[in-house]
Amino acid sequence: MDRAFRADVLAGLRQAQKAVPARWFYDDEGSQLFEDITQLEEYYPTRAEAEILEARGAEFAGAIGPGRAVVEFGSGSSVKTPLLLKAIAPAAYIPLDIAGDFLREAAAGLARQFPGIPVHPVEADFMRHVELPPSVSALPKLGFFPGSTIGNMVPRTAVDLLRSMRGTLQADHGVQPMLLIGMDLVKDPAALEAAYDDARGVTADFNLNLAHRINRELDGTIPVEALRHVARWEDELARVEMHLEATRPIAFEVSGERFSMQAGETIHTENSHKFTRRSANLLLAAAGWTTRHRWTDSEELFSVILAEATEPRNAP
Ligand code: AVJ
Repeated sequence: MDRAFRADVLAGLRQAQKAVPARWFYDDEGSQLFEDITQLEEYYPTRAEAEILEARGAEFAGAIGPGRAVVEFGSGSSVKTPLLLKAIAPAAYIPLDIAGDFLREAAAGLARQFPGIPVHPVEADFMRHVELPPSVSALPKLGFFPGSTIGNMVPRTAVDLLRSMRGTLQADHGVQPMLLIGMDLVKDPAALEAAYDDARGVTADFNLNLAHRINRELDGTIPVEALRHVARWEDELARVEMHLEATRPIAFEVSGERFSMQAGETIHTENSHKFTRRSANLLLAAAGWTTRHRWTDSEELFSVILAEATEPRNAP
């Protein structure tokens, strides 16, 4: 049993608005369900981002240049990485992930596919400070953070992370680090809600799996059949929120602690922030990154931004 999981769940369920951090979706079951989500007709982000990475390789190469060490934050199965490595002639590839087995397997696959590029996997939680291997400390870096994972964080957490990435990526001397980051775009609320509430119910299963996981791993007695998947666009905060809503009054235990929910009460399980050109620039700027290039797919659904770390300047 994961102590951090238990601490987060218990603290979250004690709150007036019950909430569990979205990172806990991804046990084996949840990771598989997310893979299934990426194949759904309604879920455009994966497709749109892959289109950009496939079409813009030559432009990435021109803007980034050769010889950087690519540091991927939360590399997972690294499916998008070959598109980038093929395009830019990097000096090394450093995938970071919390799931060690997954990470080493994916790293070994990439090392076979790119025999000329040294691969140094690092098992780490990228939400904390990460120490990169000394062998790459002198190389200029390119951070790679695809998938609009940044959208899972509220702005203050996103800024903390983007700033700590800048620290992680700083080379011993000289060249400023760059960051290639996927950021999903604000669009028609109906399209957004469909992407997070698909007709086949895969996203509902993904959301409900969190309740099953709590029951499995934390001695939970949540009556999962009394919970309903809800995805709604919150315009003021520019985000899709996912909740688990009680369809009747319920009471349950988690790790021996008792909780209850009224009918209509929810557990908030995920935020997925969406960005505009300007809100993306502002978020990056707040963390010391200046946008250098921006690409979108043919339907303007998703953006990939190349930013460069910049020294703070006083306003003239
Ligand atoms: C993996 C965080 C980018 O927010 O779109 C997909 C996760 N949640 N469907 C997203 C997710 C529901 C996804 N990210």
